[in-house]
Amino acid sequence: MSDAETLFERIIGGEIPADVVYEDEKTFAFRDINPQARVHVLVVPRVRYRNVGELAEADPGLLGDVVGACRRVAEAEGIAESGYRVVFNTDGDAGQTVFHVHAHVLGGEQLGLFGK
Ligand code: DGP
Repeated sequence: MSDAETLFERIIGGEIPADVVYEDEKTFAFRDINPQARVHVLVVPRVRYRNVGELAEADPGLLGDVVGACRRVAEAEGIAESGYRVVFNTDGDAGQTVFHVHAHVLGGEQLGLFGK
């Protein structure tokens, strides 16, 4: 297991400080260290799966919990009405760098188009 794979577990455990915006029994959410929008929050399940596909196969209910937590984060951040984006980067070409599945919740401004 590489350091990148344990990073979010260390944040969840409080070993690495983060700006936590939401947590419940199954999920944990904190601000991205390198924000790509005015609001940029990462939502992770406390249990680690490598990516969203593995999470969906192994525990679809937990994937639902993660997406529900994204909605609650958007409400708490005041962007649920204006609109927001949920992104799961998956492996190499998508640029996934931390192999503990996480949803990026992006909003608070007009977002650009997908792609490069
Ligand atoms: P991804 O490329 O989808 O694997 O996104 C990983 C995100 O994690 C990236 O946007 C930056 C963020 N990140 C990396 N290290 C840290 C950290 O130590 N703290 C916080 N809050 N975010 C981090």
